[in-house]
Amino acid sequence: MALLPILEFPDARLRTVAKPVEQVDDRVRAIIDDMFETMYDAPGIGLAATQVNVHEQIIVIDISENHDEPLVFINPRIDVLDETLFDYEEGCLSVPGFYEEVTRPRHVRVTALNRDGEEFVLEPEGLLAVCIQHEIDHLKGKLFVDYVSNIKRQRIRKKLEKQHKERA
Ligand code: QAP
Ligand code: CO
Repeated sequence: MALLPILEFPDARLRTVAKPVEQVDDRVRAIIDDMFETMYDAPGIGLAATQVNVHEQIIVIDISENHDEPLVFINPRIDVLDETLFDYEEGCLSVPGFYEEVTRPRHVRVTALNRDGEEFVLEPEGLLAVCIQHEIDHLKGKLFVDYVSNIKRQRIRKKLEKQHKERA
């Protein structure tokens, strides 16, 4: 197991579109284990492979308080079940220190493969639905800051760029 470095906005690699996983094997399970270790260490509630510079359709999520409800989504597909919208103040491990309200569908259906390569279906509402949509966006090269105003996004970009220069 290993902690993986997390790419931070505005890193261009976060804009990469992830490819489907062709075979759920031990190589993929090793990536998943490292992603959980990295997410729990942060700590975070969701992480997409894109954020650790792996451009394959893999997501890990755990919104439980005790970090004991790990969820894995490989090659996820999403359908909106209900047009009702839901506002949530989102954050992101790739945009550390910044939180903004984002509006998304409240109730979705997700079809994905688990870590054994078996298909499963989930119909989450509320926070889990938000989190899955946020992570699927990562696999498409999209970030939550893309939903906020240009002025807010620029301000976040400038502050993070300054931190990255100070760190270098
Ligand atoms: C995505 O985000 C999410 O800024 C997961 O300094 C967030 O785990 C989906 C984090 C909210 C739905 C609602 C962020 C940790 C973690 C930070 C995260 C930070 C440290 C974010
Ligand atoms: Co994120």
